[in-house]
Amino acid sequence: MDDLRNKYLMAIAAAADEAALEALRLQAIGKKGEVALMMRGLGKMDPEQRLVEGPKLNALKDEITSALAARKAALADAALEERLASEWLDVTLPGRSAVRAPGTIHLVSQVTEEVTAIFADMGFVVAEGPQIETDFYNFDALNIPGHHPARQEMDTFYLQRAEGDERPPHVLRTHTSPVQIRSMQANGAPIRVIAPGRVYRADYDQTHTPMFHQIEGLAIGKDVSMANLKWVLEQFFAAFFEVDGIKTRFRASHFPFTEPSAEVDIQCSWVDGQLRIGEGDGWLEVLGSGMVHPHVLRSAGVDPEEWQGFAFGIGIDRLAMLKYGAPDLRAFFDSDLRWLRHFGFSALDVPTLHRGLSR
Ligand code: 2U9
Repeated sequence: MDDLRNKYLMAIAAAADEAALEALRLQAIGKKGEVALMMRGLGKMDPEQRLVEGPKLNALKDEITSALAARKAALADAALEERLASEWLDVTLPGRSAVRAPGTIHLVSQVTEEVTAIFADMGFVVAEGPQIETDFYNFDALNIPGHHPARQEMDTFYLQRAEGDERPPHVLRTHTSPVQIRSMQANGAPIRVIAPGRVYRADYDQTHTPMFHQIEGLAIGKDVSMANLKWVLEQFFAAFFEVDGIKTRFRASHFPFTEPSAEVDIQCSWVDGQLRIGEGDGWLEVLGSGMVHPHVLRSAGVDPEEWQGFAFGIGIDRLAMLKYGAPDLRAFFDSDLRWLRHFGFSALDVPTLHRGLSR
């Protein structure tokens, strides 16, 4: 029995894996194992001898069972240790962002967001519409008839109709004004909307690109006046340029869609070649505006005998150039990574509504 014990305890201690342990278990204490065989031999013994040998055999069986369990646990520990040693992770390594610079928010997106947030604070709802428009929405509804010089002046991109199709061609919208026509048709008056988006005109120099961005506002009510327009724009300038009490100048102008019309300048000065907005006695033209022409209201299904209101149009790209000092509009759309990083904004810095009028 001692030989058996030594043989198995040594073999178990040396077993390399679970399969070897299982083989040893069957061989030692399985139903047909060596211990079972010896137990069968007990029957042939006389009672006194059986009383001595029986417990010894049981103890041997228990001892082998414990040795098997201990070895199994030791093998599992060793396997875990090996995994821990080989599969480690250095949580102090720099993140991927330090290896590859993250993208930035484009200047146009940033400024669109800023302007939209300020007007949203004043109750304007954002509206969007198609960039390919019909002749009606881009021109006629805005009181720009076929013979009007503004049609030529706008350097419109026309889309080709199929051969033999006599209908007027579609156009790439030259302003976002069609969006407000569609909004009035869909919702009627009263209404307060702001329409940001891409517009297209065939023009290219330091301050013009064939695609650029506008944001237009429209407020229609029973007694919405030019005074309301002035207040809304002054609130906007103060919030956007971050100067309180900025002076404005309304110059009489002419647009087909507004009557009366005004171009609006803001106070500025030039110090050492640097533009300072909101101080000094210079003026900077920033937008066009006016009271919506009765023809425009009527073509959008709003009765001009009952309703009136103001509209304005702002070039987003020009605002961006002024506020953030980007000198050449063409660079906005070149996708040069150096420009994008220089003038880009962190994705975590997009202003919320709280940056608007609540300053
Ligand atoms: C409706 C009625 C009237 C929008 C207006 C202007 C004056 C204007 C320019 C600003 C800079 C275009 O991007 S820019 O070159 N816009 O001067 N826009 S009033 O008038 C509207 C719009 C929609 C239904």
